[in-house]
Amino acid sequence: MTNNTRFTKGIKRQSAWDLADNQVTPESVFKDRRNIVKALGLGALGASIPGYVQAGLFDFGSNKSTSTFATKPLQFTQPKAFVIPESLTPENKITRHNNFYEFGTSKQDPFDNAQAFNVNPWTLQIDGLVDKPITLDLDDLTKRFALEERRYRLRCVEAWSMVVPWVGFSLASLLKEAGVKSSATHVAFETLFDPEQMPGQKNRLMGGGIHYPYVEGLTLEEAMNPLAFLAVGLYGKTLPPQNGAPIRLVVPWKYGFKSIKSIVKIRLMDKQPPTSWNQLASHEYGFYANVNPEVDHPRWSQASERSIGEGGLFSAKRIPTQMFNGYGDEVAGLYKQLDLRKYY
Ligand SMILES: Nc1nc2c(c(=O)[nH]1)N[C@H]1C(S)=C(S)[C@@H](COP(=O)(O)O)O[C@H]1N2
Ligand SMILES: [Mo]
Repeated sequence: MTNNTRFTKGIKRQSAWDLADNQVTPESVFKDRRNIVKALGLGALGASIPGYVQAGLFDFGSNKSTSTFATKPLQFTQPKAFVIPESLTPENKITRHNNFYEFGTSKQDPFDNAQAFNVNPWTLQIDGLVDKPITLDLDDLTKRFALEERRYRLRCVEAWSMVVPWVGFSLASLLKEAGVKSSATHVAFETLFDPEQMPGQKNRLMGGGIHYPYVEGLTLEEAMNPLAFLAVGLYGKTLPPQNGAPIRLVVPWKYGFKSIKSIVKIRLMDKQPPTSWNQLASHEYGFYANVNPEVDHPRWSQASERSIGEGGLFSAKRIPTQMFNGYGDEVAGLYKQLDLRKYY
């Protein structure tokens, strides 16, 4: 039996967090990030095979559209604290080199397959251990909180990186509005589950074997850190679907997979919530996932990274990876008691 059974039979859960541990299907074949590459017998080179080589290997074609999703200009401030020395990655790289397995596993699949994604209406629910559960609609996402631009480095666990000018608001400001109960210790996040719109949720190969909906989590302390951000835009406009429209998390000191896209639920909990990549391959992807050049991935080094958009098509510039992705001053204190080798 595969995960697909759930989808084809149309059994709907209330939330991924309601799934009992013993219902989680053990993964055997589809345990690697780039399983398509593996399935083709190309070996474990997935992380280093450039997107253009993989382009067109599989054309599921589902949601392909000739017009692009309409984004809208946003109003925001530009606090000096979040301007960084690195130059920004060009917009057409940020929006065409994506990981969003709901739309396919190759880097250009999300751009190719997500342009018809409908985000209106949208509902984001904040519930669980809060004083006042909140429901936000699409308009609330850009109007209820003062928006600011933050230039953050984004470091994928696959050892590539970008510098993105996000627009949004701090996660803490939303959590404060909901009022976090003293019993809460963790925050869980969930992506939209809509197989009609997200072909990777219907087709197991296209979706990379992930157990959908995609879920993520943070400790409450991490979530309240001023760097933890909810992005509703980039380059001054609302997010395109491939980057997680209409709202996604950005946790710049952690590997990119923590930065969950197209969020519909945020729940305050009193235990560590399950997370998608950890469920798929716990020996490779931990709950913490802090960027750390000294702790290698079992299949590749994390000491350096390819800077996307720099150095040309065949020789993207390699730069050293920084501890906590360069945000150590802000977050190292959170992990003083933690063995980062054990809690990767
Ligand atoms: N729902 C969902 N969120 C997701 C992913 C995904 O496949 N599904 N991929 C993650 C990974 S691995 C990375 S590196 C970042 C990529 O964000 P970007 O495409 O905006 O650069 O999104 C993260 N959020
Ligand atoms: Mo990633």
